[in-house]
Amino acid sequence: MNTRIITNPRLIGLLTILIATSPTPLFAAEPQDKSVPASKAESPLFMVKRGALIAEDDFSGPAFTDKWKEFIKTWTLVDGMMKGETEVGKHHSTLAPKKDFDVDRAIIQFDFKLDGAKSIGVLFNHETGYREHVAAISFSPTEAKLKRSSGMGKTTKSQELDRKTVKLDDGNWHTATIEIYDAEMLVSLDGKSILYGVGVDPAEHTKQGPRFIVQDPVAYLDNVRIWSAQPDPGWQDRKANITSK
Ligand SMILES: [Ca+2]
Repeated sequence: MNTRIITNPRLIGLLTILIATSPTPLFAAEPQDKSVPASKAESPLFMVKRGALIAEDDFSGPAFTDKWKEFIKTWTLVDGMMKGETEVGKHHSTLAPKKDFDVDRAIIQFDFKLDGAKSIGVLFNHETGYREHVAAISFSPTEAKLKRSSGMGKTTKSQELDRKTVKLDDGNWHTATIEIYDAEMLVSLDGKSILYGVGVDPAEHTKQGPRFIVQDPVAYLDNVRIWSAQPDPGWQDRKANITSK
């Protein structure tokens, strides 16, 4: 390797002045361009602490990766992002891990962009003889919702646990983070806590997933990561603030 070390004291002095007086810091983080998926920064957490990374996909693979399966074949890889598409008015499309993860104590972070879609969301199922939904999070252009669910397909029922007004049809990428610890679920959007609820206790039904769904017609997904979650001793103190409406 051809390495040159600057030894001239006058040159070092000049460089020092240049760095010190430069109007923009030379090594500053680049401002986030919201027209592209967010960086791989780890979102702040509110309820739990981050454990080991269990799985991740930035969709940079050359083809539809072998990590995922589609239940309705409307997902395509486009420029390193996953594009989900449905016909307007038809059943949502679903993208699921080849084998669902146990996520009763987990953190799921992903970037998404609504591109005309009525909603993008995440479903969690449980397995008791046959699969049923157990929880759902959805993002529409104007609302984020957290629901406790049961049933499947035509028998799906849900009970709303929390909702917040949001603004998501802005053509920008957003980052969602779902923290799950037993029955408690907390959802943050772009680093702010927005939804909290107590759903089904794992002693009754476990949560498995995540399964991404898109409805009417197009949304994009990128940078999916799943970590195990560990208890945060500070949560009980923060809880009243975060969960108060
Ligand atoms: Ca990507």
